[in-house]
Amino acid sequence: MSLNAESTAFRSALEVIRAVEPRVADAIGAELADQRESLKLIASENYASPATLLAMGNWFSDKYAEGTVGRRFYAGCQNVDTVEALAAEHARELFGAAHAYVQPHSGIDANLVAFWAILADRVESPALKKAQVRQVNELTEADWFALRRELGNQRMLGMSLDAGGHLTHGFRPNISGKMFDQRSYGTDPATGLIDYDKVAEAAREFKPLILVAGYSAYPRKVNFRIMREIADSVGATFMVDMAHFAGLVAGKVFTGDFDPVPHAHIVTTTTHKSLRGPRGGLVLCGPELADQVDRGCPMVLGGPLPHVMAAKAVALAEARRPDFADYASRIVANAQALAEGLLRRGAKLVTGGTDNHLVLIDVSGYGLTGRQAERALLDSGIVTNRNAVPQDPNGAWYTSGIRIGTPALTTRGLGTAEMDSTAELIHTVLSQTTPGESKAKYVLDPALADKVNKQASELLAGFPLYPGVDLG
Ligand code: DSN
Repeated sequence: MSLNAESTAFRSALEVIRAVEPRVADAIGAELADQRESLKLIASENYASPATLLAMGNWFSDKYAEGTVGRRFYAGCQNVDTVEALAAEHARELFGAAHAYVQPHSGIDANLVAFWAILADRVESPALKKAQVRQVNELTEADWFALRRELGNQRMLGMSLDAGGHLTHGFRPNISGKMFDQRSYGTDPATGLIDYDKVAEAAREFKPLILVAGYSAYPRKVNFRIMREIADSVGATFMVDMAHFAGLVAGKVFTGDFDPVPHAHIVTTTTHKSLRGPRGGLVLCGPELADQVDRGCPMVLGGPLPHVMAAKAVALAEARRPDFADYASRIVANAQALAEGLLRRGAKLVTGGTDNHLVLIDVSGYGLTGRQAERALLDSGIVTNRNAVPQDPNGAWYTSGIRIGTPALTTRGLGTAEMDSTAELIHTVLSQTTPGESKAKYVLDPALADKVNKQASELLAGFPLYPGVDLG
């Protein structure tokens, strides 16, 4: 029997790798086996298509391409120009943005590029102007001091980490909290929802240069029209980090007030979460910030990864197909089914449900810390991550929450019926785990963990991962 193209491609690649370092080939094969066997509920992970994966394994990796299309610091970038321009075109078309910059290596890098662009655009700095006209070598020590003074201590207002914001939205120990004088907005203690009046009040008091919206662990939609009005009322630049929900924007699940692109001055994202592309990031903006954003490399980033930009072009082309919209709406239907299944069984959920791709279980309802719950679920074949809940008494390390998301299982083809079965497995494990003598220790009957492991495998058996890939 002849092998299909995907199996041939991956088998051949592994054979070539095995001839040099067999342990790497083995680890790659083992990773596929592990991913096939686990019930992956990590809200920020997904499974990229074989075409996306294959676009990364080639000689584009050998090329330096600092600068951007048509403005490179290295010769011989004509083919990199082709893939970078394609990825940017797909991103612009997909999201309806005027400009796209597809070089960031991650979501954090995309955010740093956005911060740089906003500072460079907004802050009056004679020293910076000198640097921008490429007279960096001519800057004196006094100029550098001035540059630091003029760019430092700018203000950022973002969502707090425990309310679901990201580290780079001004969390004090993160570089964003060091670069900026920061303040954060949280959520209403009674509802768990963003209180836009409170955000407006904080903006009026604090007068930030940048207002950031977006989240890693907030299970609800954000009204970006209102957030833009708040930003405008204090002259702030409005930035949205849509890393988690970019797939829902691409798939037109989030439209109107909930689509950040028409409302924000600048939007950043990862490409590998709900967007289902390769690991990386990108920035979208209007013409006024485009020039500064395009200076991301080398002002902020190391050399671009042309092989990843090739994969971004493939994945973004996939996201422009009609079936991606269907995928995006199934992600949300699945998350809601999972939330309903958990609620019906007595779980406590932050905000009482979800309208995006993620659900945040407050596991204090089971008498557990997030760390205990995460480990007990992992013992039972269910991969999740612990996460702080708003005003978490257990802090960011032990936490009181478990964050779960549906982008990956939806890619595999699981639907709402399987989400109910998944809710049953999660509830069974959490309700039968008891806390141990520390916030990390717990007691779970190994026989129960084995039983749930088997049930999880049975659930997944009907939905093979990468069904076209047979490694032999
Ligand atoms: N690590 C990502 C997540 O899991 O949400 C955010 O950086």
